[in-house]
Parts: sequence; structure tokens; C-alpha cells
Amino acid sequence: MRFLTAGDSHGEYLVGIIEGFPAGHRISIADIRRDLQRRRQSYGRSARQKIETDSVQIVSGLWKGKTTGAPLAILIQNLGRTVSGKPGGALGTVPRPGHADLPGALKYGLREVPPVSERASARSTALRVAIGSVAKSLLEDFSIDMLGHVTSIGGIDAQKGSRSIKTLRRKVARSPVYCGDKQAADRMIEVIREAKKSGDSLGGAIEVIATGVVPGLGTHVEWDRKLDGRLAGAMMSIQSVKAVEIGEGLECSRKKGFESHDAMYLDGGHVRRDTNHAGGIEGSMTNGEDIVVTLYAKPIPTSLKRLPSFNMKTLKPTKSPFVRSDVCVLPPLAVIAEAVMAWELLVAMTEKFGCDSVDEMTANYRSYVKQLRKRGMR
Ligand code: EPS
Repeated sequence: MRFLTAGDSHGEYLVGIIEGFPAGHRISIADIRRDLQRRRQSYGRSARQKIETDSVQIVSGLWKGKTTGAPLAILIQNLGRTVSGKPGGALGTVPRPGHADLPGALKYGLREVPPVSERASARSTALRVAIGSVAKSLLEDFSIDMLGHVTSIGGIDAQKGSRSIKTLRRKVARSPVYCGDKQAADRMIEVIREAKKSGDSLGGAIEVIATGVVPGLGTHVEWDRKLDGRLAGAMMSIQSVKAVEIGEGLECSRKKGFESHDAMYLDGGHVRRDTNHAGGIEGSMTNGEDIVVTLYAKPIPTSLKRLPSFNMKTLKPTKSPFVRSDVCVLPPLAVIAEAVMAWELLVAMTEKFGCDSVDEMTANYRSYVKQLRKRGMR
């Protein structure tokens, strides 16, 4: 199973094609819309989000509302087609430090910034959310649930609270910055407001949790099939993400081995653990515990505080251009990372249980779960 995307930030459409999705799954456009709306509506976004509605269509690969095994083609129309009245924005020939502008122009022999920035733009994450939403809906049939939430913005950290997805989801839904800690969220809103006033942008961290995942997805046997490597690579590919942590990777790097690993014991014939430092992944495979991944994002590089740069045409020094921009993308990042997690887990599920049809997948899944139960799992 794989997907490809096309589309520019201010072009007509974002286009996605999913190939190899199992046949027989009913797709709900309403669910995809809900996720797109979560991505669009949060505190700290640019005025662009008032322009977009992210209306989504699936234009092929369905028969009577269900997948057929044929490629699924997804379209999202862009309504914001210009910035400052110019297609592709007012960027011209001055690259923004921290953006794809300079390396992209050099690599492709381009003389202007927009042909690079239009494609590098995080606008394309709308499509990744739509694709992830389709993946998430199939994972639900296998009792897998997931949630992304904000844990830090601009140096304000949320207190570690309940990791129960149900509890967190309720709290996050009430928070304009998708953070489960109300006190921290109020401070985050304040720092975003201050950053906006001073023309700056903010980074932070989000955590994604997936629950209900069977042990044995991914593998230890070859480097490019390792699930932690794939998850980290996919998460790193999201715009602005600069570090990815699985479980308590950072904290464990400072601890001793005895404190870092998750002891197992038997309770009435069932394997149990009281801790999850590993974040649900051991030996590059799922181990049956919740999967926990943290993403760290830099502040986005477009801001009113213009950084020193140069004009590619005249080779004269100047300041980086300002175009309409987000102040903080951490809340939408929580939704995007959730979608990315869904995609990677679904790929791993289809590798283990087959991807021609949902019926085949379900039969293989059930037989595996039966074996797991005999061995004290779940
Ligand atoms: C982005 C710049 C902004 C963001 C955009 C990503 O767009 P504009 O230049 O039109 O104001 O709003 O993100 C989205 C449109 C979106 O839907 O996420 C960039 O340069 O990456």
C-alpha cells in the first residue's frame, strides 16, 4: 500500500492517490471532513484558514461507497489562490532562511522562490490528513484508536496527565490549542498572542498515542522494515518537525538500564507491564502496549521579524520577505501526526494480515489474535 500526492499551496487542487487499499471498506466523507476541520481550526493559524473550507471529494476507487481495491483518488480544492494578490505569494527572488526556498531553487535550477515554496508549503498536509483519516477509519475496525495532542508551545509545557485516549480526547476537544492541560493551554494561548504581536512564530511538541495495536507489527529482521524507523521517518517528513522521540527515548538516554525497560510479569496467566518507557515498540516491533511518539517542531520560518537574506537575482543583501503566515502550527501538527501514525500502522497491518480485501485481513487478524491469547497476550 502506498500513496502519492500532488498540488501546490495556491494551485487549483491538492491531489492524492492511495494505491493498494483493501477492498470492501466503507469510506465516510463526513469523518474525513471532521479531521480536516480539526486541522484547520485552532488557535494561532493564519488568515488563510478563514479562506479555505477544505472540501474533499473521492473521485475514483469506490463502488456503492465501498473501496474496490482500485486506486482511491482524493481531491481537495484550494480556495486561497493568491497571497497579496499574486499567485504563489509575494516571495519573488528572496529566499527565507529555514525554508526550502534556497536549496530547492539551487537543486532544480529555478530563479524564483514560488515554484519551490508552493510545493514545500505545509498546505499539502491537508491531503495527508485526508489520507490518514481513511487509514484511521479502517484501523477502527481492528479496535485501534489514536490521538495527537499538544504537550508544549513556546517553552510552556503541559503537565503529564492521563494517557487514556478517551479522557484526553474530551479535554483536547475543549482546548483551542489541543492541549489536555487547561492551565498550560491558557499560557500557550498567551504566548501565541504575544508572538503574534511581536511578529514572531513559535515551535513546540506534540505527542501521538495509539492504543489497541497487536504485538508483532514491523520486524527486527531488516533495517528498512523496522517500524520505529518508518514511523520516525514519516513523522520527520512533516513540515517543521526537527526531532522525533519514541516512548521516553530522551529521558531513558540519561537513565540506567534497570529504570529504562518495562518489566513483564504474569497475572492470572496474562502478560502484564506497569510501565511503558519503550512507547509500545521493542526490537522495532509493536509489543502490544500503547504506541507513544513525540514530535518536536521548530517555529515556522515565515514571520514579520524578517531575517537577513539575499536577492538571488541581484546577489545583493536584503531581509527575508514576509507573507501572510501562521504564528504557531503545533495544534494542526497534532492532527497531522495522528494521520501519519494511522497511515504507518495501517501499512504495517496490511503487511502482516494482507491488503487485498478487508475480509481477508479480518480472517488473518482473528487467527493471529487467537494465537496471541493462547500465549498470554491481550
Ligand atoms: C504556508 C503558508 C500559509 C499557510 C499554509 C502553509 O499559506 P498562505 O501563504 O496562503 O498564507 O496558511 O498552510 C495552509 C494553507 C494550510 O492549509 O495548512 C507555508 O508556507 O508552508
